[in-house]
Amino acid sequence: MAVPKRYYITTPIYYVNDVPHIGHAYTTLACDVLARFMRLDGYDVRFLTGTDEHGQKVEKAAGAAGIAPQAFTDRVSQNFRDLAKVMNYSNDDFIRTTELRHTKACQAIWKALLDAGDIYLGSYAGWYAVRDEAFYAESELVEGKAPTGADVEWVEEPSYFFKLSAWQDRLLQFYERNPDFVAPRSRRNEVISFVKGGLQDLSVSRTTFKWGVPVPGAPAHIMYVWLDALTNYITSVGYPDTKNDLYSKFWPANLHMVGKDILRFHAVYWPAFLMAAGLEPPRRVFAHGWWTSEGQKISKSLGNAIMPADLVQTYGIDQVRYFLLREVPFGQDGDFSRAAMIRRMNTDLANDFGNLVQRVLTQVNRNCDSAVPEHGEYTAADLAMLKPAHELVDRMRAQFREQAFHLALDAMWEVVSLANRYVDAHAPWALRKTDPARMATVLHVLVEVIRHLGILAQPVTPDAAARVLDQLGLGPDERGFDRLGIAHALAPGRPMPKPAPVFPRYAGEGEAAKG
Ligand code: ME8
Repeated sequence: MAVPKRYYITTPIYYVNDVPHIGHAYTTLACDVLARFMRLDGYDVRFLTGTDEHGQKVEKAAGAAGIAPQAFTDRVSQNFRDLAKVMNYSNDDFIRTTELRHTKACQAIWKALLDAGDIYLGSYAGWYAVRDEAFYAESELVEGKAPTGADVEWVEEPSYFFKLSAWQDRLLQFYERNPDFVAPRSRRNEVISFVKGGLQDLSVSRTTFKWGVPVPGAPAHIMYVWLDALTNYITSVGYPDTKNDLYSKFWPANLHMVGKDILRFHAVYWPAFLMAAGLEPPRRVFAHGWWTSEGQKISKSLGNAIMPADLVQTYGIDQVRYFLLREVPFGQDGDFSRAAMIRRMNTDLANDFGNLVQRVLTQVNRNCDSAVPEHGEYTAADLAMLKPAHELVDRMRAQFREQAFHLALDAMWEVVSLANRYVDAHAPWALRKTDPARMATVLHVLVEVIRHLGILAQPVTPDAAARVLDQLGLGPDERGFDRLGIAHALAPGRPMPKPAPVFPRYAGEGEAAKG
C-alpha cells in the first residue's frame, strides 16, 4: 500500500506579552512556505500556529497593562491572528492555550504522566527566569543572571516534579535511532551533549501564582507553562482522543519549527514527556537562527523591533516573504537591513524574474495573437533550457526536505538566469520578420519555463505567482506540481490574457542607493 502523503507542521505558540515582530513572522513564514509546498505536492497538510497565554510572564504583562489576564490575552492574541492575514499565512488551525480543548488535553497528559509514575510531589528551591519561563541551576548562572541574560529570582515552593533524570538513556537512544530528529546538525550535537551532561528532574507545577491550567486533583498547583505550552501540538489533533481521525492521520507531527532559543524544550523535554505518556515523539525539530536589526539585537527596550505590517506596506507582501527566506541561509542568524531588502526586491524580483515574465509575455501578446505559440522541432539549445525547468521541482523538493529554503530559491533563480540568457541569445523580437516559426518556438519554450517557475514560486510568493499563472491563463486545477513536466505543456493556440507587471521596483530609489 502506498504511504499516505500527510504532513503536520507547527510553529511555536507565541507568548502574548508582546506584539508580534519580524522574528515571530519569520518562523511562521517558514512553516507556511513548507505547508504550501507540500499541499501543491499532493500532501494532506495540517499547519498549526497559535498563542501561549499562561504563565508568570503573561500574568505580569497583564498586570502592567492594568487588565485581567484573560482580557489581556484576548487582545494580544488577536494581534497574532491579524499577523496571519498580513503575512498571508495558510494555517489550518490557530490554538490559544486558554481554550477549553487545551485545558482538557493538558490535564489528560498530566494524568498519563502521573499514572506512569513519572510525576512526584516535592518542593522546589532554586532560580527561575520569568522572561524565559525557565528554571536554572546555580551552576548555570553567569554573573547572577540566566545564561540568556534574563534576570532570575529565587523561588521556593511546593512543586510536582517530572522524573526527567530517568529519561537520559532513552533520550540518547532515541537521538541515535533518529539521526534527523534535530536539525541543523550542529544543533543536534548541542542537544546530545546537553543530555549526556546529565538531566535533573524538572519542576512541572507552580503554587505562587494562579494564571495557568490547574493540576488535576491538586488545585493549589498550576501546571508549569512549558508542559502546558508543548501540549498544544497534540491538543490541535484532538488529544486525549487518540482514536479520532485527526490524531491518527497527523500524529506524530512531521516538523516542529522553532527558534534556537527554545530547542531544549522541544528536543529534550517534549520527547521525554511524550514517551513517558506512552505517545510517539515528533519526527523532527528544526531550530532556525535569530534576526538582528541593522546589526543590533531586536529588543523591546531598544525599541528597534521591526513590525511585519510596516515592512509589508513599504515593500509588498511577496517581496518581504522572499527576502526573509532568500537572504539568510536557513538555520543561521541574519541581519535585517533595508538596503538588503531593497536590493533583493529590485534585483532578484523586479529585474530578474519580473522582467523575464514581462518581456516574454508582452512579445507573446503582440506577436502571437495573445495565444500560446506553436512550436516546431526543439533545438539542442531549447532542450538545454527546458530540461533544468523540468528538473527544478526535484531539486527544490530535496532542499525543502532539509528546510534549506535559500538553496531551493537559489536553484529556482538559476533557471531564471538561464532563461534571461536564453532570451538574449535567441532574441525572439529579431526573429519576428526573419523567421516567425522559430520565434514562436523560442517563445513557446519560454512560456513553458515561466509556467514551471510560476507554479514553483507559489509557496514563497503566492500572490505574485498567482498573477503570473493568471497571465498564462491557467485554471485553478492546473497549478499543482502534478502539472509540471512536458506532458502538461500548454497547448498551442490557448488564449493568454494581456500581461501586466508582477514585481514592481522599489519606488524610493534614493534609499536603495544609500545602502
Ligand atoms: O518562546 N529572530 O514564545 P516567544 C528569529 N511561548 N526568530 C525569533 C526572534 C528573532 N529575533 N524573536 C522571536 C516562546 N523569534 C514560547 C514557545 S512553543 C510550545 C512555546 C521566534 O513568543 C522564534 O521562533 O518568546 C522563537 O523561538 C519564538 O519566536 C519565541 O517566541
